[in-house]
Amino acid sequence: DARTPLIAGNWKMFKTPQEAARDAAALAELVKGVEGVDVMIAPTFACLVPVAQALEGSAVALGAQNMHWETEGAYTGELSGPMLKAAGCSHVIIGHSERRQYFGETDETVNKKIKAALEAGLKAVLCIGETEEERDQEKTLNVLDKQLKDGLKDIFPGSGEDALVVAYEPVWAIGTGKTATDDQAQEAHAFIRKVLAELLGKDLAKSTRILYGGSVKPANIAALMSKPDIDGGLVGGASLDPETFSQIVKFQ
Ligand code: G2H
Repeated sequence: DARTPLIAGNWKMFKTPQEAARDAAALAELVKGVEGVDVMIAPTFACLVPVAQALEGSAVALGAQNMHWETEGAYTGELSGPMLKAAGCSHVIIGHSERRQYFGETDETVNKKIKAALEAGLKAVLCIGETEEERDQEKTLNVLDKQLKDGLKDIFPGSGEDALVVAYEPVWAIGTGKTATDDQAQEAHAFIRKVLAELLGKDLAKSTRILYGGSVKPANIAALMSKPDIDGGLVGGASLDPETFSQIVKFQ
């Protein structure tokens, strides 16, 4: 298929600006010359500018972990899409389950943020996924369907076919060491692509990358990537060490 894999590192609330710049530079060196895979890292807001500088001349892309939907204003503690763009970001993660769980993110705010991200010329990485309880009650596909339909309501990513990325992150697999089996992940990804076709049309559904997230590591990436609808990974814990993350990038 024509989708270039994307391996994205979500550094969450780790690393000082100095550590982040050092590790970004090390990563850029480790993945230099690796072809056929896109790489992105998302450090904290405070690290964006130094990491952008450390990545200069490298193919590693820079992302943020969140943003506000307004372009500017009296919103203490927030950052806007245009500000992220000016800081050197090409990507932004939206609706990560930790934001939904701890910071009141809803499908409605996710929807506003994705619109604003695309408007600002950022590629939006929309995170969706079911909790353990929802999976046990066999509600997984209903949950994904709702998160996609509400999160992508009235969104038509016209700004290039790779402007939208979806990350499937089963909440029970995040940072727990539990990974969805390759088949569980593939089933969810195939379903997501089907819903994307309903929402965005067949062509866009076909070209949209769907990443798997939740305890991705060097030992499980190749098997996940062998599945037809898994187009990359959103990696948390295993993205923090440049050497380990570079092994994931070089999965093939
Ligand atoms: C899921 C993932 C990265 P981890 O949150 O977004 O984290 O790989 O640590 O499970």
